[in-house]
Amino acid sequence: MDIETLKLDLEERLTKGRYEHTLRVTDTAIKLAETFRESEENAKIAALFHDYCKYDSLEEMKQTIASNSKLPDLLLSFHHELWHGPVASLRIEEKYGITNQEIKDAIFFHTTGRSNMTKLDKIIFLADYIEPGRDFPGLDEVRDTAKIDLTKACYLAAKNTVRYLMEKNRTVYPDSFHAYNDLNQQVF
Ligand code: DGI
Ligand code: FE
Ligand code: FE
Ligand code: FE
Repeated sequence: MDIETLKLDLEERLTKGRYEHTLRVTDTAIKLAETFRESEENAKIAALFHDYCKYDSLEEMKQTIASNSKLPDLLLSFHHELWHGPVASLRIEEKYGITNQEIKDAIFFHTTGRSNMTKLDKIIFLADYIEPGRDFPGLDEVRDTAKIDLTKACYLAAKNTVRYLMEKNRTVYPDSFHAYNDLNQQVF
């Protein structure tokens, strides 16, 4: 795959701010891959594509989810913010021929996490959360932890996200709870 062509495609599909976020997530993911001995190439590809469908039309995404057996219809009962990762995991196969299951899964689950996250899942989930442009309460602790313990840093990010959603009286998708519970059991 030609990275320069992909970057032009991303620049067209995303806003300037989202494109810059994508590049920061990519740098962060590559560094995490180096620290925790994961494929830097896979981390780079998954990070570049993770928000590929962020601005696709809701109607189009709804259609894609409803008509594809690989995408759970349960997504449609939850907030549309949860749709762009699963939809992107399909689109990049159609458009760029990416069949690597680890890359597709890391993109699919980047917003919620899941039970039994792979190392690449954790790297993309965490890079999206800690990239230098982010500013959440508790982020310093997650960033410090990310230098030494990938699983614990993901646990803190998952915990913060679930707590934040509950605080705002938002619904919490089951995979977000599965991620929290499973990471909790890995840490403690
Ligand atoms: O695409 P990004 O903005 O880079 O980040 P993201 O894909 O991690 O998150 C998008 C949004 O999804 C964010 O505002 C928080 C929200 N979100 C994460 N988990 C859940 C969720 N929303 C609901 N309703 N339920 C969840 O479990
Ligand atoms: Fe996202
Ligand atoms: Fe995220
Ligand atoms: Fe993102």
